[in-house]
Amino acid sequence: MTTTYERARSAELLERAERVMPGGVSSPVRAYRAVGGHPPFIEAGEGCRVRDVDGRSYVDLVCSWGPLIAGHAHPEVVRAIAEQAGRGTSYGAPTPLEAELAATISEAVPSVEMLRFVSSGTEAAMSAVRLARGATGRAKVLKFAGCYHGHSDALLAKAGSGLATLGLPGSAGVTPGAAADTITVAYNDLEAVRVAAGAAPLAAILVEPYAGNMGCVPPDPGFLEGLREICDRTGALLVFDEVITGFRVARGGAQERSGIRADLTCFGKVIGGGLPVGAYGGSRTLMSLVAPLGPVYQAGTLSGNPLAMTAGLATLRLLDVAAYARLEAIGALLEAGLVRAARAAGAAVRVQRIASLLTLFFTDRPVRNEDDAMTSDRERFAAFHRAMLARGVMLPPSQFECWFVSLAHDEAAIEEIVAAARASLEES
Ligand code: KE4
Repeated sequence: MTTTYERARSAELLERAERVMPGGVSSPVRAYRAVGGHPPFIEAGEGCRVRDVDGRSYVDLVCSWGPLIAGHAHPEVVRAIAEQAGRGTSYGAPTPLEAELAATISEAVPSVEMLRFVSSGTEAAMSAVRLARGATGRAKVLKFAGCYHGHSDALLAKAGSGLATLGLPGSAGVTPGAAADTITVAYNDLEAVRVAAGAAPLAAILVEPYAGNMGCVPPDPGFLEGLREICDRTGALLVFDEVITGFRVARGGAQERSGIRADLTCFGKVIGGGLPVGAYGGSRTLMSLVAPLGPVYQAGTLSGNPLAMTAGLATLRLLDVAAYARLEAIGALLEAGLVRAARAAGAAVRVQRIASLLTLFFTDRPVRNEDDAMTSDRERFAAFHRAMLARGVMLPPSQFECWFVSLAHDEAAIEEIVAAARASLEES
């Protein structure tokens, strides 16, 4: 029987927060609407664990939705941020730090000869789409149902992540005009892409190369190669949204792992090490169209700010060959443990993993696209989430998100997660 845990202080803080913020949160998924109960209010994190205001600690598999690949409050990241903060947090002027981080990213991802920093993944994807339209003179952009590229109007059509979590078909406030040039097809459906690309000239095909916003959904063999071929043949730009996969599934992200080169790449999360950051980049030719060099306008007050650059540089410095081997090993250990736990509990679930990204779907079928993901039993996931939380494991509060494993998750933490999963599966 799960012990229900009274989180009195969190409940009190939620009530106060709800008076001044929609849902009491700064991003919808954090309100726990899809899993029931109320969210613990977190006051500290260290390594793979966080502590809430009621003194309860949890093994954390949210990890700030991806940025904390080295774990919470890594000493080298904290020290670097503290030193920079003592020299100022933002100057609104060029700094050596942004050029250093840009060069580091470019070195890891050869297709990115130049990039522009922004302050979120949303800005990165929105700006990449504008650049693709400016570069091609075309309007239409094709994306995939269940993939999420932030909340810019044109990209909220049939998006994944929070929209799938809250069951929102699109979003109020997005006008038909704003969404008119966005074509949405099923992920892994190459024929649908061929038909769409044949029917209208596309500025871009925008894809999460390894999808993370309908849960963890890998591309079918040949899918990314097929998108590359269609883009080469039709003149559309291939845009990889690597906000999740960048520096996570490999040092060179999905492009290193798949061997498929993108024309434009979006980054976020890991490259900021937990501070607000995004970036979009590509060939020198394409990026020379971006102001002040060219006619595609984009700007940002805190773009490239020294604190985020410092946190990003300190984090990327930790991501060497041994780090990726570790992330793969610990991800595989968790996957195997969950499969064993489900078998022992007689639970029909599907575990899908890419490196240190993983989702346990409450469905018994392979999940290749959003429709497959939607066959998952969301009530069972909600019960499972509550049971895991009561056992001190904090999962992303949605069936349609990835669990994020970090370098700070050791074997003991994985054992703790697997034991809690077995007991929770037996119970839910
Ligand atoms: P942000 O604007 O939230 O920094 O990035 C948007 C974004 C773009 N592209 C991909 C592939 C993403 O996953 C995201 C944001 N991810 C979600 C979680 N799946 C952020 C969590 C939230 O919305 O609170």
